[in-house]
Amino acid sequence: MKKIMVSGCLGQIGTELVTKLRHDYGAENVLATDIREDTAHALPEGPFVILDARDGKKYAEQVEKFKPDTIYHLAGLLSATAEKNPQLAWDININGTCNALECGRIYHSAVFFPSSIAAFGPGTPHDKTPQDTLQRPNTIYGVTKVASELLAEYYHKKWGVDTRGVRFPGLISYKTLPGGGTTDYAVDIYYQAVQQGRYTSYIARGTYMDMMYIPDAIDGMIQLMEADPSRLIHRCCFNITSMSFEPEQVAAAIRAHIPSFALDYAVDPVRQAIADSWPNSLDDSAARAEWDWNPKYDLESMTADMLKNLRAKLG
Ligand code: AKB
Repeated sequence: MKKIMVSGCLGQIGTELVTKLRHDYGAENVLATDIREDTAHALPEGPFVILDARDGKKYAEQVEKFKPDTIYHLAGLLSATAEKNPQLAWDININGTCNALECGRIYHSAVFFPSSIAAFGPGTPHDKTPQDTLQRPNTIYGVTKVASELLAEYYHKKWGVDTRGVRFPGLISYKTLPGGGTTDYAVDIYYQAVQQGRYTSYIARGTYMDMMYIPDAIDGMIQLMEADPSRLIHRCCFNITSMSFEPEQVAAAIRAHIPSFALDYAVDPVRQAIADSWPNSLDDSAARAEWDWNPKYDLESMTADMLKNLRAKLG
């Protein structure tokens, strides 16, 4: 049976990943860790430890004790929060990742690392952004993602650590709210549609970004970590996407269910500048070819599922 450790387990990805892993592999085989425990009750029962991923000694102690064959290292700050506190972003995103990779090297655990569309910058081709292309981001979040991609690649080549990762687009979920990202509008819009029937977007009309419904993201992570290594030409990290849209298109999809839904704009210049530096759409053909990446949800099916579940959740 596999043994798995997750850092940053109470974030948007971690909460749903731990739920699925505990269901698939048995609760006792999945160690969940986070710097805080306030929402730990949202996880299905199983081992939980408070861990600041920057603390290399404690990280190593947990890995030595639990002996995971795979570490999903999710602890990190998102783009908008990172831009407000670049030093903290560097500390958490880089030092946390170094600690996970060191544990991978010393204790022979595979390491999953979540990169982002933020690993690209204004000089990268914006449409159908290739897997291998120019990566010169102009945000601290993007800088930490590129540096971590290179580190993870280095650990694989130099020490044979089984590092793998994806470049996530904006992730959309009705269970856990994202915190401090640029793509968060694409989650907020659904909450506000159900609660208020209207939404004011901080991202401008016509701004395209890649997005994904969280069940596809979770399935993709597990699928990549279980993929046959002999098929992997790339490692850190694969472009993956499910859809690319701009705010008017989400609004139109919502109006198929809530015809009176209204959308207006109060653009936030900081998050708009970040969005403008990112791709409009990714080319994910390498992930499709090397480990059969094949997401299930598009904008219409995701919208129907989000609204159904949010109506049930919010009443
Ligand atoms: C963010 O907006 O910061 C994240 C991301 C795309 O990495 N959702």
